[in-house]
Amino acid sequence: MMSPMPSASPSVGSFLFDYLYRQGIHHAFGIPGDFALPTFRWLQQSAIHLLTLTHEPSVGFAADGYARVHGMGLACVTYCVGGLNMLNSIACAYAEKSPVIVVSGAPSPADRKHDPLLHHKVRTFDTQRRIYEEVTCATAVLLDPQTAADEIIRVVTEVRAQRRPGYIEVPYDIVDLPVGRPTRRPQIVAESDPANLAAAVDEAATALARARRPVIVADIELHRHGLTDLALAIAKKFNVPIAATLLSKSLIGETNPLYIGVYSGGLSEPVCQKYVESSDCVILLGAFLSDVFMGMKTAHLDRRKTILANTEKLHVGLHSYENVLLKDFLQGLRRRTIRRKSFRNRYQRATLAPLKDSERGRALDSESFFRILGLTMADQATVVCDVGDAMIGAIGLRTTQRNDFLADAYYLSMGFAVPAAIGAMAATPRGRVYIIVGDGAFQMTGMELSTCAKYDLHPIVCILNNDGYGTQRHIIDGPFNDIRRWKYGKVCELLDYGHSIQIATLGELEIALTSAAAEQRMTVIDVLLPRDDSSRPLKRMAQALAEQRDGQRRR
Ligand SMILES: Cc1ncc(C[n+]2csc(CCOP(=O)(O)OP(=O)(O)O)c2C)c(N)n1
Ligand SMILES: [Mg+2]
Repeated sequence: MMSPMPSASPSVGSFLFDYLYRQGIHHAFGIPGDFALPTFRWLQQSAIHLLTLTHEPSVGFAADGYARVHGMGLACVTYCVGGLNMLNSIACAYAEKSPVIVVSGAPSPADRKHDPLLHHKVRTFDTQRRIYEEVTCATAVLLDPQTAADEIIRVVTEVRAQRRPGYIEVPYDIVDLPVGRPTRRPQIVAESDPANLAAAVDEAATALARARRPVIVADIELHRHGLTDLALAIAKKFNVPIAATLLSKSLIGETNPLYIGVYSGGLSEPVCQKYVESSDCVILLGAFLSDVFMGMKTAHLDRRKTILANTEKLHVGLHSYENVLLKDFLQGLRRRTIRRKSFRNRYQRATLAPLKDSERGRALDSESFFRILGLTMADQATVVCDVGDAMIGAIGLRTTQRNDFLADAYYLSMGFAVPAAIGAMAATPRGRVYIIVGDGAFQMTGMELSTCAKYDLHPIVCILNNDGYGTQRHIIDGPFNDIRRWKYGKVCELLDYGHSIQIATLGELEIALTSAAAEQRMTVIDVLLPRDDSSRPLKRMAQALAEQRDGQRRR
């Protein structure tokens, strides 16, 4: 087995995975390779539970899904062929602030001196690390076991602080050597400027006190930095309604009496859009002001009536404040005394209409898919959505728990949902996980259902089969949006695991989803949809964009 340890100190590999376990990482996702095998042996011997998948893009998405639910994720791969294959997924985690530690196997220090044409090398031995520098907040190559512990702690500390991925490259021979003792505890001490903080809180509190219809838009940074409860406390104290974004959907429970739905410009549910856009004080907390958030430029927000506080910026109306930490700002605001606002929640009064008998034989469309999903969803369910109408249609879906909706709603990489759901299932073994995925996205990473079979996982997978890249057909259509039509209802036969079925009517879908929720097995539903169909939010956005274009043409 393992090479004997010449001293009492643990090996680099043992230290690495024990340290990550103590940081709260209990599952890892990976695919080994020769440069990474010694590292995988230490991982397998550690307390961390390893799941191996079929392709590296999925490894990254699975670790990201786990991080979004559990707090921090771990993806282990081999040098270049594995690491570079996973780059897009880690770019997604970087863009959406999901803290994933990447551990990559690598050539030894001696190889780097004597073997310039080593397999898997691209340009220089440092190529992979340099590429990863663009998508991580810290990188380390553990060339020296004496400093390895310090390097590992440095990367993980930075990942904790920034909630972005970090990169640790482990040469295959160094991993077995005794690790040097850590020499220091890096601490990232950030403090607000007291005068700026006081002025910002004063101005924000005055704006909030004056406002008749304030609203909070709570975005994903609150969750990533553990500030959701603080934002919720402010909302409760002053009776201010809260909207989420597509990225932060379910950040606060969607049945919370203060919750008014997902805001995303013209993609929003109308009640929510109207409330936010007619508000005289929109408080954007932890917000990414992405174009998706702005409903692809269909949002109408007036900067003068907006407070924007995230980890990088603080604007109150047209004033900006430097060196004010989001946490301090929120705490300052919560301590203020402001009269409670009056607010009646119209959003929570809307309920889904149950299926009528006369509807059961009707052919499915995207809108009725999301309605029936909402009507039949298991308690304590997590929903993971892929790009396309699978994500946009889910805007109106009402989930019940906090943080039970995952989607890469800013970076928008296809292929996220199936592997990210594997990460989410590892993080929350109780409760069902629904995967909502377009046929195009399923063809990218759907083979990870094999990983579900391998580890006996039971997702309910709905493949929205509209015969191709439907979302893109609305922009420019052509044969490039066509894909091969698979018999998705036969997927489970191929895997010899779970149950798959093709569904064409509302009634069939209701039965299939109800029994899927009741049975503990993987269910794959091929949801047949018309080729030119789209959900109500997507139609709303298309209409808003068309109106904008008409307006521009008239000008
Ligand atoms: C990895 C990746 N490649 C390409 C795209 C561009 N893209 C955006 S939506 C889309 C079509 C998605 O098709 P499907 O999954 O079937 O969902 P639908 O649009 O039909 O609802 C494509 C190709 C992307 N977002 N991500
Ligand atoms: Mg499609």
